[in-house]
Amino acid sequence: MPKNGQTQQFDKAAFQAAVEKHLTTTYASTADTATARSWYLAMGKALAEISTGNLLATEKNLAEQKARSVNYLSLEFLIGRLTGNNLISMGLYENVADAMEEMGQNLTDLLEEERDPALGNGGLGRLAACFMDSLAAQEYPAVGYGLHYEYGLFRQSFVDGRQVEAPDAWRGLEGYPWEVLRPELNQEVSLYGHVEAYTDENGVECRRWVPGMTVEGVAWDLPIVGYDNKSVYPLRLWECRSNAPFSLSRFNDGDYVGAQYSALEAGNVTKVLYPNDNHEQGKALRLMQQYFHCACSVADILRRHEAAGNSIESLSELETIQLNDTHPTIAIPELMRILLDEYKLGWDKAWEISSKTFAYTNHTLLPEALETWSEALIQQMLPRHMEIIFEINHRFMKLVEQTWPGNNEVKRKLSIIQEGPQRMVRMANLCVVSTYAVNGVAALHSELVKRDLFPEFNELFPGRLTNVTNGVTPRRWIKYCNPGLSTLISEKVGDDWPANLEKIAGLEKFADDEAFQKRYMAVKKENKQRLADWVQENMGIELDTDAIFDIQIKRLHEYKRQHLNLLNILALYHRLLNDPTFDMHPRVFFFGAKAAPGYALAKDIIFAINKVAEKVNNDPRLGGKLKVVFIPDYRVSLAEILFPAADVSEQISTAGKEASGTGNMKFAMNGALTIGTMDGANVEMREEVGDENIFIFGLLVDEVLKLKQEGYDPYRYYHADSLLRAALDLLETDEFTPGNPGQLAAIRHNLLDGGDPYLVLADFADYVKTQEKIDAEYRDQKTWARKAILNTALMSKFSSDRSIRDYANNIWKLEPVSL
Ligand code: NBG
Repeated sequence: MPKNGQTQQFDKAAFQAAVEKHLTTTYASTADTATARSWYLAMGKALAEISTGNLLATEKNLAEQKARSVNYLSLEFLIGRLTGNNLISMGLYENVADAMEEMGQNLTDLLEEERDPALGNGGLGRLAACFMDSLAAQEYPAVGYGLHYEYGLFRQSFVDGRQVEAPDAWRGLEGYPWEVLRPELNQEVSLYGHVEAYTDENGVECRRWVPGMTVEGVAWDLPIVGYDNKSVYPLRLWECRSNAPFSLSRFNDGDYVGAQYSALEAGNVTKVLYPNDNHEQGKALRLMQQYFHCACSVADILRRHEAAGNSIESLSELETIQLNDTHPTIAIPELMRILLDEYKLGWDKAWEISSKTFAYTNHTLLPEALETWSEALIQQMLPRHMEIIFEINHRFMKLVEQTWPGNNEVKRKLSIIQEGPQRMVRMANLCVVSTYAVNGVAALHSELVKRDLFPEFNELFPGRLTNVTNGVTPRRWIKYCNPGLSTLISEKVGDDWPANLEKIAGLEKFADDEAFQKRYMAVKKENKQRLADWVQENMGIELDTDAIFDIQIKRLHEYKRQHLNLLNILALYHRLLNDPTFDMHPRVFFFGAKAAPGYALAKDIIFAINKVAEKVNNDPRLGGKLKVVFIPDYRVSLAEILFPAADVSEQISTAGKEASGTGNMKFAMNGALTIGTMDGANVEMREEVGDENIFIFGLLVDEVLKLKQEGYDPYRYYHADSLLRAALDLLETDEFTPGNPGQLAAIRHNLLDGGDPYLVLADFADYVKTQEKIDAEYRDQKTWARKAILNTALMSKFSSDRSIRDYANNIWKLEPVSL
């Protein structure tokens, strides 16, 4: 098979006939009258015929081969549009473009009809999507398990600069063409009720859950198409439905939804994605989502295992379950419950199987993101699970007592149950105790997990805590989103790099080649033009592509410090207007970010950036040197335009706070130079590209800790630095909100009187200095080109293929199985 070639048989006439058939029979249109949307849908359905066939063939092959598989459990999969990406994986992009052209349709236009499936918030969900892509590309047997939210992450618009949220009905009225319903896989899920003791037919004392209600889990499969191979793995998304017809009499009696059942309708459970990134709220409906997800997924894993004729004792030999953060932790007591109560295994046997099956990935150290659930809530919704959690903790506490006799402090710290006025279940502790591997997502983060978050666990379970550095798929994040660069790379290193990113190192020797530099920078310029056109068309702002395109795209969060970026912009504004000697290369600062709807300060920061943008973009005194563009509704499909167009990548979190970051990798692959702190994966990126090809600034993790311990005083910086003072004081005036002074003051107040929890002021001076360095270096385009090329060339470590191989070799012990 030619590498990177067509992996599917393609019969153009048959494909066109399938498109026409769907156009007429599925979407009730004809070729003469159909809208672009109907064409896109019909094309999607015709393509899904191919992927569904291969999905079933892969499933059958893996069952026959008794292959060991990973089950990736995640509440979020931020997959982005599938059609273009799947066409590339199938090797059918040109064939389909040609077939559609003959039918009078332009493929690029049709692809724009697809709405992003935004079934995730940010990095954590996007990572899960990259991982599914890499599992399929390398044919490591896998099933992704998630939820079929009716509404994905909200759609964002700005009204007078303020974020407004609207529901995201990503499937549209017609449904999503790539998904297939799998009615034979449906599951029944129990909730509420009580636990009873009984004696079984052998006279053994047993316990069982008598549920108060049940709901139905409906399975939808999305195809994860392996790049350049025939394997297709399922991303199985569960939708919750009410499984019983309404009982009208009980409904009328008023007891249909008894007090203990809360005001729930089954259909609510998977209605909407919780829009929080790195923040957990502890709402009952969220716990219900989590349990619903786990119950359906664990039952499906057991169904598959049994259907292939395997014994329950062999479960951990054939299946491993990866928990993407603590969100699916309740799968652990769920599997234990089934092993104990349904398979009637003794505790030790059940525990042996379960604890060899689960592994857990930690994605954050932020306390507000570490999940705890009220014991009372779990007790009410999942009474048998609460019993099992108690038993796990009881046995674990004995181990702690053996290791640290009489040490109540360490017991309090490690206990799965957190004491207090309201007892809470610490999900991360439950995970560490109950899994065979725990990993952080970048070297620095994993070290901090061991050193600061779980030092005693690390002592208790040597070797359990480990690292797998994140990665991103080069298929979507180079080949698909940056065709110009892809052509250039293929010309120099051959066209098999998307599946073997090590090959990209072959570009290194062209870094000083002037002809190559020119072509590389010409591609960058085209990509900047593509973004500028988008901005002109959608926002009416005219941009100059000779300016430095400086981009910060990620969720809005104080720790990510979009407000540090904003302060530098205010400083530039101040200097341009007040310092006649000050000169700068024209720069456009781009932002893209959604704020959690309940996160007031994050929303204030969005508002402030928008207001500053309004003023700056229309102020003739600035001579066009400074532009600010806040792209509304940032999402995967916009990321695909933004990453390739960047000169500068903003990765400026407070050291120790960003577990890894993955946008940082996408930027660098596409030739943007990073300005960043020594945080997350920035540290490893610096190792790869060398200090001279990345702009590092700011306090180190231990300096941050030390400064906080010594008593951090933001006013010290304010008084000592006149530029910082000028920038902060602008927020008090009506400079950007004419007639309404103080509208932006909340940010200043938070930084000065609120204690500046993320040390924005402490890092300001070094940030400004480093931005000046960038300004100077950009003026030498040859040196800049060299650095950009080296960034592309030296990023192969950050392919998610490498991450997945690390998981497969070091944690899951998986072997590839080809179809
Ligand atoms: C996020 C981190 C990012 C990291 C992604 C993927 C959570 C809880 N964590 O730094 O903040 O890149 O996970 O690992 O969303």
